[in-house]
Amino acid sequence: MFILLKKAARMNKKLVKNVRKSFESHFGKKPILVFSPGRINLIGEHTDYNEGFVFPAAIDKGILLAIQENKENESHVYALNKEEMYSFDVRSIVPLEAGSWRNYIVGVVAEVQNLGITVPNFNMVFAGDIPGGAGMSSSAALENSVVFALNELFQFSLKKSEMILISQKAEHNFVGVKCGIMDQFVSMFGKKNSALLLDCRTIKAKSFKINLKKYQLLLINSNVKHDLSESAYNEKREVCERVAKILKVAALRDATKKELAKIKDEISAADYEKALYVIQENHRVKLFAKAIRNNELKKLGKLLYKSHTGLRDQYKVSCKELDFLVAQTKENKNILGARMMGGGFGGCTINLIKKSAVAEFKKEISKKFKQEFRKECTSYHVKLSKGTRVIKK
Ligand code: GAF
Repeated sequence: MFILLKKAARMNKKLVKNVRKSFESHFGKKPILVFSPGRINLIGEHTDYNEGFVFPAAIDKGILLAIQENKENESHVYALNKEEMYSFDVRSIVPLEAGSWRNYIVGVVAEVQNLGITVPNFNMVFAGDIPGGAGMSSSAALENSVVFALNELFQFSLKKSEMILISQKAEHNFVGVKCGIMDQFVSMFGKKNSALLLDCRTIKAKSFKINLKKYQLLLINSNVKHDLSESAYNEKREVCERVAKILKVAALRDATKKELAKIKDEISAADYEKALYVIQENHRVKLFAKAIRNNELKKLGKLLYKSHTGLRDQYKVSCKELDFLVAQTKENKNILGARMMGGGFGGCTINLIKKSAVAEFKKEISKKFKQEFRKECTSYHVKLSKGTRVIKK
């Protein structure tokens, strides 16, 4: 669906080659290779942990991981991008310093073991082609690649639906982000050229082929690195849970605007706005799916802008760079809509733009962004792709 597909395909091949080569040179054996994608999210931000709806898609960028068993008393994991090796014994795992990539690995191993499964020691190399902090969920991709690879290597017979819960628990208990299930789900179950309308309560998804005709999606990275564990992400979740409790509902997904209005005096104005945002965003996801079905592109664009306004003014997870990137698109008649994407506090915007206008816009936005912030923004073309899988060659 997007342009520059050849370039994207080439890049992945290079990733496979580099990871395989690195594994063989470190460990002298042929590995099992697993690819786990990152994601974009068309709409439905911060609705997943409110048991609501989201509309993400897996992409052709993600984590490539190589694994093989070893007969030692230690596991060895090499993070190729960082050129760092970490050795640990699977029998004595503790969470490591906050912000370390090691937590994703040991967290998944520990959560598998918490199910009563014994994980033997292993050798691993991984690398990725999505920049960390870009809001494209390299975290879920890494977690999923680890659990999927362990399952493949040791034949644990875990189902994919179990694996995503393991990944999510690792994120909660080892990384420290009380995330929803959107990222792990779509990274595991993504479909080619499609986005998934996911009900985060039932964890069931409907897949939608995405064909935007003369338009395409374009990501612009503000290059402001978000770090969800250090940010207000967990606090936002707490607000939602608190308001749901006052409303006597299981989650904000069950609340209506009318019900929320009735308790307005019992909560702070800020909490009221956050809960209202969640109710409205949840509704927007359903409208978005309908507009995709009916091919109403202008409607899609309007919903994207509304989502951004809600994230900025009500939920308060945007930042000046993201707001700037979105504001600039409003002056461009070839762009139907844009919004910040993912958890927020940095990362990318997602833009619905006419294909023929992409090159010009990229030039223009990078110039304006540089003038405003004295730093670069980066654009990405992504292809909607399949979920986590073994790479054969
Ligand atoms: C992050 C989280 F990991 C997701 O679960 C989701 O809440 C998202 O932020 C916001 O929609 O990516």
